[in-house]
Amino acid sequence: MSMCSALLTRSVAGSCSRVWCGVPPALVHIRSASVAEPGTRRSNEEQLWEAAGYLPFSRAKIGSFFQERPVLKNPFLEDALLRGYLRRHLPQEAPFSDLCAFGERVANEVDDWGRECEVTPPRLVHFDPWGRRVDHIVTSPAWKRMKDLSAQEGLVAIGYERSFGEWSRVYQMSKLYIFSPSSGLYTCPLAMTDGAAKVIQSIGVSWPVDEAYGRLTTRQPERFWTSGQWMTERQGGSDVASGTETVAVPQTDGSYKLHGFKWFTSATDADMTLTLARAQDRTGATTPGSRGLSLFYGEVSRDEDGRLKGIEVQRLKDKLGTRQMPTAELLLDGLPAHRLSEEGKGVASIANMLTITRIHNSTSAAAAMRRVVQLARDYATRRTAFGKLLKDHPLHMQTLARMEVETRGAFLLVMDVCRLLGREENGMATQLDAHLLRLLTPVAKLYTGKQAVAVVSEGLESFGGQGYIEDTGLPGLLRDAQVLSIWEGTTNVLSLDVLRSVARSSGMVLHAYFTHAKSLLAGASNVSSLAPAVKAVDGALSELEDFVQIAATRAPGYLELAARDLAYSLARIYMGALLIDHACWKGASSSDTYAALRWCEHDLCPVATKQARGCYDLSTAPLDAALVYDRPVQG
Ligand code: UCC
Repeated sequence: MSMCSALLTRSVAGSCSRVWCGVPPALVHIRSASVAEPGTRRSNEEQLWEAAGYLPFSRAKIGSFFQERPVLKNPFLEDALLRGYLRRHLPQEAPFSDLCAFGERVANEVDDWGRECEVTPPRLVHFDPWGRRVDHIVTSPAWKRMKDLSAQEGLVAIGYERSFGEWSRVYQMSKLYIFSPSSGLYTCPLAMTDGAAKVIQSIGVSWPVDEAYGRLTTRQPERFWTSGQWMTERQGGSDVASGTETVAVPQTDGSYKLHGFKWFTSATDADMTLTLARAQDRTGATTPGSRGLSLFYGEVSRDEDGRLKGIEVQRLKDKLGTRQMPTAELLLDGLPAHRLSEEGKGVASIANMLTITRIHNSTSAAAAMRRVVQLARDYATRRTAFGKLLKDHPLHMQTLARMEVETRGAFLLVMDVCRLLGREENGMATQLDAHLLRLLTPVAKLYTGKQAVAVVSEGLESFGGQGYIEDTGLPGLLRDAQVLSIWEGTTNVLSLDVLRSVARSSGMVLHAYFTHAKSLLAGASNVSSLAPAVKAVDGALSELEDFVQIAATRAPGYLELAARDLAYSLARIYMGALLIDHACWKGASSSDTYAALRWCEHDLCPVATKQARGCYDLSTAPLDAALVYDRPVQG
C-alpha cells in the first residue's frame, strides 16, 4: 500500500467510525479509496454487509440521497390571484387560453432559454480578424430566440392591437408577468420597445418613424425591431437636464448628426433608439438645462464595410445582475438622427417612454416576487427537515404567507396602473383616471422595486444553502431584482417625481387618489370579515389627509424630506384598498380576505408616524448629515 492510500485509509476509517458508529471498525477499514471504489470487486465481507443493506455509500461516491429540486409549473395556472383578477375584469374569455398556453411554454421551454442567456452572456468583438473595427455585440442563440418569441407572442403588439379595448394593457402585462422571470431579461428591450412605440404614437406616426413603428409593434419575427433608450451620460442618469452633453448638429437636409457619449445603454443590440441631445443653433451654440434638450430618433445600422454608422461601442458593462443583456458605453460620433420633439421639449416628450418602462419595471418586480414564491412553495412540498416537510412547519408557512401578501399587493397595484393606462389609450379615461395614472406610475415603480429585492431575498433564504448556489438559477433572481429599484429612476428620484406630479397638477393627483381610494373602500363597508382592514385603511387615509394639510403650510424642504415616506404611504394605503376591493368580489376566496387583513397590519401611513416623531423638521437635515459624516473625536 502506498503511503498516500495508507493515509487515506486511516483518515476514512477514523471519520467513518465517528459517523457510522453502528458499523464494525473492520468493515469501515475496508472502505478505503484503494480497495472499495465503486465498480471494483467486493470482498466477501462487503458482499455480506451489502446483502444485509448496511453498506453505506456502496453504489456511488456521493451517496444515494438527492434533494428534490423545485419544479416550475405553468405560472398562469399556478397563480390564483392573476386568474381571479382576469376573470373578474376581462370581458372576453379569449386571453385565457392564450395565457394558459403561454404559461405552459414558459415552464417547459422558455425558462431553459432564460437560463441559457444567463450562462452565455453577451460579449463584444471590437475587431474582425483582419483588424477592421466591427463592434459586434455577440449574443446567445437563446437571446435571439427570445426576440422571435416576443414578436410571435405579441408581447409588445398586444398593447397596440387593442383587441381587448381598455383591458389590452392588462392582458399584455399579464403575459409579460408570466414571461419576465424566465425571459433572460428580454423584458428590458421589450420595455424600451414598447416605450418607443408609445412615444412615436403620441407624437404622431409619420415619416421617418412610420416604418419603425410598424416594426416595433409587429408580430412577425423577421420584421420585429427593438428600441434602445439612451438617456444616461457620464455625468449621471437622474439629473438628465444638466448631465446631457450630447449635441445634435443640424444637417442641410433637416436631419441631424449626434455627437456624445452614452454611459449606460441597455440592450444595446437594439435596431433603433430614442435619445436626448442638445440641438446646436447656426452658431454652434446650445441651450443648457432641460430647455435645451430635444428628443431624437436614430437607427442602428452598418456601412458597406460592416462598421456601425456613427457609433463606437466602447465596452460592455460588468454588472451585478442583468448579465444576460448587453449594456454598453457608446461613443456617438455622427450618428444620423431625426428630431422628433419640438426643440427644448425632449424631457417632456420622452416622459411617455418613462411611463411605459416604469410600468414594465413594476410588472417585472411583481413577477419576480411571484416566481420566487411559486418556487418556494413547491419546494416546501418536497423538502423534509426536522422530520416533516417544510410545508408542515408553521413558521416556514408564515414566512411564505408574508411573501405572498407582499406579492399580492404588488400585483394589484401594477394591474391597476395597467388598467388606467388602458383606459387612457382607449379614450375612456376620466380626469380622475389621468391624474391617478400620473401619480401611481412612479409610486408603483418605486415601491415594487424595493419590495422585489426584499421578497426575492427572503425567497432565496427559504431554500436554505441551495438558494445561494449559482447553478440552481436562484441567485440570478436576486441579482436581477436589484436593478429594479435603480434604473428608470431610483427610489428617491421617483419620490421627487411624485412631488412633481402633485405640484404640476396643483394637488389634483392627490384629490383623485383620495376620491378613488375611498370609493374602493365603500364597497366593503358592510363586509364584516374585512372590517379591521377597512378601518385600518380608512384611518390611514385620514392620517394622510392630515399630513398633506400640515405639509402644505411648511417650507418646501419639509416635503422633500418626507417624499420617500409619503410615496410609501401612498403605495401601502392604495394597495390595502385594492386588496380589500378584490376580496369583496363575488368570486373572491377566503385567502383574498385573509391577504387583505394581513396587508393592513403594515404601518400603512409611515409618513404620519414619522411626522409625529419630528422626522422632517428642518433641524433634522444637518443632524442627518452630521451622523453620516461622524468622525472619531481627535485626541
Ligand atoms: O435608460 C435606462 C435603462 C433602460 C432600461 C429600461 C428597462 C426598464 C424596465 C425593464 C423591466 C425588466 S435608465 C435611465 C432612466 N432615466 C430616468 O429614469 C431619469 C430619471 N430622472 C428623472 O425622472 C428626472 O426627474 C427628470 C429627468 C424627469 C428631470 O428632468 P427635468 O427636466 O429637471 O424635469 P422637469 O423640468 O421637472 O420636467 C420637464 C418636463 C415637464 O413638462 P413641461 O415642459 O411640459 O412642463 C414635466 O412635466 O417633463 C415633464 N415630466 C414628466 N411628464 C417630467 N417627468 C415626467 C413624468 N414622469 N411624467 C410626465
